[in-house]
Amino acid sequence: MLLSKYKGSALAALAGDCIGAEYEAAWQPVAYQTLMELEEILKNSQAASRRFLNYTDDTEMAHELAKSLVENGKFVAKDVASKFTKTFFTSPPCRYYGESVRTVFEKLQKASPFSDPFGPASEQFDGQGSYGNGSAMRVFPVALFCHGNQELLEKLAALSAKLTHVHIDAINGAKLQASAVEIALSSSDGSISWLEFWQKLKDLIDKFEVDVPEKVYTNKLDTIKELIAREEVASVHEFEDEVGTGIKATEAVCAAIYAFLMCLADRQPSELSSLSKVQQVVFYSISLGGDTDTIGTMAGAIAGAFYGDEGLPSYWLSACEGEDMARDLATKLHELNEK
Ligand code: F2R
Ligand code: MG
Ligand code: MG
Ligand code: MG
Repeated sequence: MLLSKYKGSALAALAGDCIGAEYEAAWQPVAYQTLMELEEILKNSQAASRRFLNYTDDTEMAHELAKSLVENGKFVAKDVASKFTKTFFTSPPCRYYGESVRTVFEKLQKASPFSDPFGPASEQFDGQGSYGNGSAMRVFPVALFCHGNQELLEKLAALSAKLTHVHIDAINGAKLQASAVEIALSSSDGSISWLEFWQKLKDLIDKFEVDVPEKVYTNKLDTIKELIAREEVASVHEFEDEVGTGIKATEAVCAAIYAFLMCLADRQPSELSSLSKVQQVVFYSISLGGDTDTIGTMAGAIAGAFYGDEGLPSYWLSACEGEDMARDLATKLHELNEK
């Protein structure tokens, strides 16, 4: 069962990125009907076997991080920095990296062989660091690598973030997203309520934000709880106003968590009821709009770790570039964790 959860996490993260990328540039909510039309295309089209959905920076970086963890059996900052940089400069334009992170890779390349892997990130935005969601979008392999060791998970989530993102919100976003995947790996459908899952996240974020005066995640998690408990489902526009779905880690991570918890609470829209739970989480997360590939990949990583890979249809996966790599890395991270 644990192997199914590892594969589920990596494969649903891939699907969330590949499907979400179709709508990322629109920066508006995606109608359920639009998503269900894509479902029909994926189900029926010959094109599904041709892998016509490209993955983006989210998956590219997650896979490089996973490869490094597998090859070294531990987190080696210089190696991850090297893999991120080499991949960035050789990848096709369809990966759509964040606008400012290029500067980090240019500086890392110049100072090769990566003598100061954390230096360039700490110079971003006049020393403030990036608060983009790029640290959290790629962090799920850390959770698979560290499964059962929360202390190590928090340490590696922070270290992997700091290679490109040193802003406290980006670091806490990576820790929160990795923790959500870990809670999902450690629990099973029917064994935990949405409120219990939320409480575990809340306890962790209280600790992560103890020295953060703004308490952005703490407040957003409170809002999420209120929205899920409410009788009437919040409109996507209200969600956008209250929590957000944008490029900031504080928005995208909370949106992914909201989508997963809404489905766990059985509050998913009836339009998606013919789909499996994992599919529902991925589609529901993308329907929120905004940074759809990133919210999709993070919600997918959590949902796949919770429900396993059984609910991911082959017609989804065969349409996604990178399926074999995702499967292979999940299997290797599982083997490593068993040791
Ligand atoms: N780049 C994209 N999407 C662009 C749309 C492409 C579309 N598909 C198309 O067809 O054209 N997506 C990817 O970028 C996000 C991850 O970004 P990351 O890695 O966090 O990058 P970066 O450059 O560090 O930050 C992104 C922007 O956030 C603002 N920002 C960050 N920190 C800031 C700070 N301290 N002060 C002010 N602004 C800050 C800047 O505008 C950065 O450029 C994911 O969505 C991934 O999918
Ligand atoms: Mg992307
Ligand atoms: Mg907004
Ligand atoms: Mg994105």
